[in-house]
Amino acid sequence: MLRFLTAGESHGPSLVAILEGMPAGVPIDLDELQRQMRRRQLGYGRGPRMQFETDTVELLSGIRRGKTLGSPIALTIKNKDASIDRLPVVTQPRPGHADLTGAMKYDHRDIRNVLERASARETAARVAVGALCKQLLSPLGLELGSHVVALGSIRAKPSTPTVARLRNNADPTPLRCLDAQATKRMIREIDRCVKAGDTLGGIFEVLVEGVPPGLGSYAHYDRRLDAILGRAILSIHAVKAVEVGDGVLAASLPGSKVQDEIFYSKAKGFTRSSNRAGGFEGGMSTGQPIVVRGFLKPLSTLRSPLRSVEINTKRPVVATVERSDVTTVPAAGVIGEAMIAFELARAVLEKFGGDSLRELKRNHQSYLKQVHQF
Ligand code: EPS
Repeated sequence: MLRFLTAGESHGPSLVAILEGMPAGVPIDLDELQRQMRRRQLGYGRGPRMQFETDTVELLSGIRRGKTLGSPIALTIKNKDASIDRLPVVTQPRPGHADLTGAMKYDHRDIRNVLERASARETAARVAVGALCKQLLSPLGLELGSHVVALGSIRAKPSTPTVARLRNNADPTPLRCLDAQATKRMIREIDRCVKAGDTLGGIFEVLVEGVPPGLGSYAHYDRRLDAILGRAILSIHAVKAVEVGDGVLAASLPGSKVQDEIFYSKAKGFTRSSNRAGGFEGGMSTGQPIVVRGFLKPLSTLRSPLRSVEINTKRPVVATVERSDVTTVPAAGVIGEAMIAFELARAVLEKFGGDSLRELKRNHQSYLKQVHQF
């Protein structure tokens, strides 16, 4: 079973992660891993921290001569800002952050003890783990991409892109968005929020191609893969809602306009003319692209802070102002890809098994042949 743990505080010496259960013989491209780390740092509206952190991944175990060994992979990302022991005490909780509830729960009188771990900095470690998982999925033909489909109230034109189009046309843009006109308006909105000391949420979409039919299962609630992906997306900081396919729209349409009708041809086997289900029926992948969206609320660190209460004096104050971003929706898409890559790698290993990539590929191929002949 594939699993991972992360550790590390936002301004501690280092983030660390251990990924356990990776099969042997998977080629690991370090430049590609580092490129994924960089993608998470980009995006118009990020704060000053991303300008000096390099998020360089150091691999400590589990890989030799460019291939996985089948043993646990340990990695570390050193923080350039490792000032945790010099930072001042925080006693004015930010509405919307983990600050108040975290302090009450762990009985901390210094909210810094909470925010250091609650910070989205932790997602750098997740992206490193996800980048390794992508390199397991890629030899099996699964490829992932993401893009921003809304920022605040500004929506990009609806589109059904391919992963290649996302990589070529969304990734290089300032907000990882396919709609150039909407991007201009989004940038203006971010500039307005910079001036106002405010923040912005939005929606990212993750797309996965090359998914075999039948990952996950209808047989039990905790084996439904759409639900597992939903949890993975909701675990990303500031995400408050998840959508699979046209899930939100589907709730207001009649059944005849929602289901993806089934066709058959000898050459192609079973096909669909639409993918409103976002690649899932009955908690299983259908073989169509997976489409999952994450909805972020605006970040809770405001430069024009909201009302709060000092935790010792109980007097009304305004919340602490920490250095932060105006928006992280483009980065959240990259984190979404990482989380989905991990869960899909796990689902693939559960379905096909294999201690080496060679064994996994053989099992995968033989299953694909079976479903093609169905
Ligand atoms: C982040 C690092 C943090 C924040 C952000 C994400 O760095 P710092 O707090 O030192 O500026 O920029 O975290 C948050 C928005 C948050 O609320 O915790 C990162 O590496 O992504």
